[in-house]
Amino acid sequence: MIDADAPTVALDAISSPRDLQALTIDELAILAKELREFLLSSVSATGGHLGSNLGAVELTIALHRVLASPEDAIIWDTGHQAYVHKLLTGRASRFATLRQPGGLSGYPSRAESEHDVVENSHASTALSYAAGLAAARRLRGVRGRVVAVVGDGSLTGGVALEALNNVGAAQTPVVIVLNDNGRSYAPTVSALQRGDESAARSYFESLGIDYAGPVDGHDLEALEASLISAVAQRGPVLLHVRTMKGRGYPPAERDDDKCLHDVAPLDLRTGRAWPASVPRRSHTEAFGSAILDEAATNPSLVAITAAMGGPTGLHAFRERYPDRFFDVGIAEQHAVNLAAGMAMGGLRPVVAIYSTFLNRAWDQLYYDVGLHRLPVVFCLDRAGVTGDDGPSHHGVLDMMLLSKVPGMTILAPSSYEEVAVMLHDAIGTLDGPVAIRWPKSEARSEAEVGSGCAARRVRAGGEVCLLGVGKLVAACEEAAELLGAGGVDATVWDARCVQPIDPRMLDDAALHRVVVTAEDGIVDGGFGARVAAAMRHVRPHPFVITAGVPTAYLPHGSAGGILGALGLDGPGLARAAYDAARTVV
Ligand SMILES: Cc1ncc(C[n+]2csc(CCOP(=O)(O)OP(=O)(O)O)c2C)c(N)n1
Repeated sequence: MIDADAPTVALDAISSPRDLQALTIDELAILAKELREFLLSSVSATGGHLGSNLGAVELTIALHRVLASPEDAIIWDTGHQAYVHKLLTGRASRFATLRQPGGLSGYPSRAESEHDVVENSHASTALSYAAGLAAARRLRGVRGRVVAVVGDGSLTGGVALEALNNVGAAQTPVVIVLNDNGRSYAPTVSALQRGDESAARSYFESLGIDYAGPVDGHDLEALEASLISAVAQRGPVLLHVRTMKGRGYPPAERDDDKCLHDVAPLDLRTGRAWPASVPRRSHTEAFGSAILDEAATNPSLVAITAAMGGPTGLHAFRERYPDRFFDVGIAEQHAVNLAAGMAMGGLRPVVAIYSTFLNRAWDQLYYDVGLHRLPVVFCLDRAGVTGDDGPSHHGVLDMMLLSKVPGMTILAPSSYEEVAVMLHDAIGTLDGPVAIRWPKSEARSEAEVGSGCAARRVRAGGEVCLLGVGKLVAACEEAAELLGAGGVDATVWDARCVQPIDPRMLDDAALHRVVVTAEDGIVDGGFGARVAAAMRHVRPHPFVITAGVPTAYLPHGSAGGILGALGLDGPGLARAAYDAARTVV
């Protein structure tokens, strides 16, 4: 029985991985139990990655007993499963600050610990880092083994497969620990999963990588013995470890959807998130229902996801149209290129993807879709400043990058209702590739919607013109209220279409003394920069303030807090506009 409130005597005695060495197997079993209790009590309060960490408890203990970190490098693929590693490397006392502003990162972090090697939380990269680090150590005569811990889900990514090929061909001395729980979020999309041990063995061995296992990832003694012999090998070796996602917490073990892979703060008795005091609707839900409506009348519509069907709102679509639903695994490049092929074949693909993960498929987007002017619709979830997950999860590049694709249309809904309108227009009336991008935050409800690529004027004023993108339209409206109270009359536009920018909106903006653009994306080369360029041709040209995200790696924290600190909220925009209105003659 797990008791999340139980004291953590064994864990309290661990301040570094070295402290694990003295423990007996029985003491290690107690430690494993305490680690699960600690994870449950802590993550249920902060939110975070639960199921993946519950499944990696024994594996992490064994890794830290067999290896001498940091001299031996342990590289966690993605890094969402490294909580136990954090707890065993001296960070238990700060764990309550996980993902909080200024607190511990939800992923490994080089600033936090010498035991953390890699902090990029995009999947499938650990094998390449490991190959590079091992090659460097070999050439420079530096001691220490290099171990990559990769999940079966992350092993479906193209980068990981490229690294496997390279490591086997070059005989790079890395140890690959395959943490195989059969799941990504959903069950892992791979024929390797369906095969038996001999299929896996012949697959890896044909690439030139020794195969060891499979070993029970919850049997500490067996795990340690297998790791010791894998680490003793000279060439590349893959140790196949079978684990259970969510292990030890029945609601996670039972969760068919994602084994409580990641959770909001939750009620431990039920395993469900605490209900919000006011029900909130998300853009993801709006998309999930809008795509069903579109699919009902358009039999050529298909949906593609890169292992994120649930999180992007495609559950109901998958249930209703299993033949038109394509989960390709954690393979964003392939997803986009697949969409290009499907569009060439006469289908109408909708690629549902997080904004940050689209970065990986930039080449496919630019050439394979863009160059061929193919009608692929990209639905980008978690766009903008996402918050808790930190630098590699903020979706701040999409508008800037996508606006460089000739013929690309970029839409940004400012309400729940706009999502359906934009999806309908993207599929039905717009030409070439279209991206619709929305944030993680609550979707507000608005009776008035726009259409096509037209911007929508929300309110008319005199001195200042605020042009908002997506969720920042609400901030512009709040700024206009504040400005009004300060005696400055402001117009507000919902830009709706980030690219091409509606000339009617630009003409109207040109009539104001001060123009303020607001976007939750990189401002350099973004929407505001293009508005400012257009205003330079106007005589007399208005004073333009481009509010947006700087070219910087933004830390983790609450999305609202980060946006506020960047001046991307109502008061921040009002302040900037007010100062300009009162100083510009
Ligand atoms: C490039 C990229 N695409 C998608 C994701 C989102 N994501 C985070 S963890 C995960 C599943 C990883 O599965 P696996 O590697 O098997 O780890 P598990 O949690 O099952 O242990 C996904 C799809 C990501 N981090 N990076």
